[in-house]
Amino acid sequence: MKDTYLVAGCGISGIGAARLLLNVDAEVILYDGNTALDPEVIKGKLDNREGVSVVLGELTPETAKQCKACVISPGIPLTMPFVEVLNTCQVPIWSEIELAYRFSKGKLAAITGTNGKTTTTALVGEILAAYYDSAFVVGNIGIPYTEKALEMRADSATVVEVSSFQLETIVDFHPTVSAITNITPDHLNRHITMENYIAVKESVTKNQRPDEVCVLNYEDSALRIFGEKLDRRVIFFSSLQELSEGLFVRDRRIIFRHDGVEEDIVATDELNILGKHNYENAMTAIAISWAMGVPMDVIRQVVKRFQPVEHRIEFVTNKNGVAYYNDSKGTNPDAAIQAVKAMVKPTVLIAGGYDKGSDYDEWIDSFEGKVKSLVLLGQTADKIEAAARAAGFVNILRAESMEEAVKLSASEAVSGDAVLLSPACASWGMFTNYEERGRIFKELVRAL
Ligand code: UMA
Repeated sequence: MKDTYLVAGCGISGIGAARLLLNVDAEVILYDGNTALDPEVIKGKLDNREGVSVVLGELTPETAKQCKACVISPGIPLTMPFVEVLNTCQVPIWSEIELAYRFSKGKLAAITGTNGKTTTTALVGEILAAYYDSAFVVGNIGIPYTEKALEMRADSATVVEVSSFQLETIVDFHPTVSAITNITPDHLNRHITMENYIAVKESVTKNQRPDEVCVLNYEDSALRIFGEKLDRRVIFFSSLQELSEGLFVRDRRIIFRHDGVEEDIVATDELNILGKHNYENAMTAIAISWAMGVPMDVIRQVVKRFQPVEHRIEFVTNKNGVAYYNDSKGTNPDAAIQAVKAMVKPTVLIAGGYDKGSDYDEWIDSFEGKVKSLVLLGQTADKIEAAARAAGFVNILRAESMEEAVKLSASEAVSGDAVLLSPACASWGMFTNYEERGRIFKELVRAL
C-alpha cells in the first residue's frame, strides 16, 4: 500500500513537495486554507494527477489520520486550527526543506539570517557551479528545494537559503556547512519574541556534527555568544576588527586566518558588490565555499566577477565621469540607508514614491554630508522634503517623472560624483513594482 502525505499550502513549496512525493510513488492530499482556490487549477500544476486529492478549508481528523506525515509550507503559521487537528492525530509535521533533505544527496550548505541571505546564497551558488559539475541553488531564494532534490547526486553540491519559517519544523535536516548572516528584529508577528526568533535561526546547526562548520557574524552579539558556546567548528567573520581566527577586513582587503595560516583573499575595491554589509556577505560566502571544499583560487575568481542581484546597489554605467547606481529595491528607509552607506563618492540621490507611513529621519541622518543633493518624486516628496529641511538639508529638487529626475540628476552631478536611485519608498502609484522602476531608470540613464 502506498504512503499518503498531506501537503499543506498550494503555493510553490506545496507544488514542489507534491511533485517530489508523486515521483517517489506516494499519494498526496493537497490542503489549503483558501477556499476560493480551484482544485482543478491546483491539480493542473502537477504532471501526474493520479493519487492526488485536494482539500480546501477545514481538515477533518478522518483525513488527517490517513497521512504518514504533513509537509507544511513556510507561509503557514503553526497556530492554524488544522495544525491542532494534525497534532491531535499525532501526524508528524515536516517543513518542506525537511522533505527535500530526506531525498537529496551530496554536500549541503544552508544559509539563514535576517539580511544578506539572498546575495550570499547567490554568490555561493556561483562559486559551487564554477567548481562542481552538479551544483544547485534552492530554497527561500525562490526555487523550492523539493523541486530539485531528486536531481541531486552523491557528488552534487547544493546551497539552500533557509528562512526562519522553514526552520520551525525541521527534524533531521542536516547541512554539511551552515551560516547565520545576522539577526535583527523581523517576522515577530509570527515568532512573537526575539528569543524565539533567534532560537529558530540557531536551530540550523542542530543536527551538525562537532567537526562540521558553522559560519557566524562576530559583530552580532547574539551570534557571537552562540558561537563561543557552540560545539561545532565555528568560523567567525568581522567587518569591524581583526580576528585571531576567521575572516576580517584589514586595509580594505579581506583576510582569512585559519589553521595557523593567513590568506589574503581579495581587495574590497575589486568587488562589484558595495558596502560593509556586502563585504560581510562576501566573507560568509568565502567561508562557506571553502568549507564545501572549493579551492581558494576558484573562490577568488568568482567573488571578483560576481554582480549584485539586480536592483540592489547595482552599478549601471559611467556617463561623463559620473557613476550611476540602481537601488530600486531600496523600498524602505532601512534598505535605503545601506545604499547611502555604500556610496564612496559625493552623491546625487533620487528618492520618493508610495507612502507606506515610514519615518525618514534616520535615513536623512545617514546622508552625513555625502549626499550633495536630493531629487524627489512621487507621493512622499512633500513629506521627505519637510523632514529633510527640518534636519537642515536644503539642497532639494523636485521631479514629476523618472525621466525628469534622471535629467536633473545628470545636470547636478559633476565628474567624480555618483547618482543613486534608492527611493526609500515603494514604487506603487508611478510603477507596477520596483523592478519596473529600476529598469526604466537604467534605460533613461543609458540613453543620457
Ligand atoms: N496558506 C494557507 N494557510 C495559511 C497561510 C497560507 O493555507 O495560514 C496557503 C496560501 O493560501 C497559499 C500557500 O499557503 O496557497 C502559500 O504558501 P507559502 O506562503 O508558504 O508560499 P510559497 O509560494 O510556497 O513560497 C514559499 C516562501 N514564502 C514564504 O515563506 C511566505 C517563499 O519565500 C519561498 O521563496 C518559496 O516558498 C520557496 O522556498 C518568500 C518570502 O517572502 C520569498 N519569504 C520570507 C522572507 O524572505 O522574509 C520568509
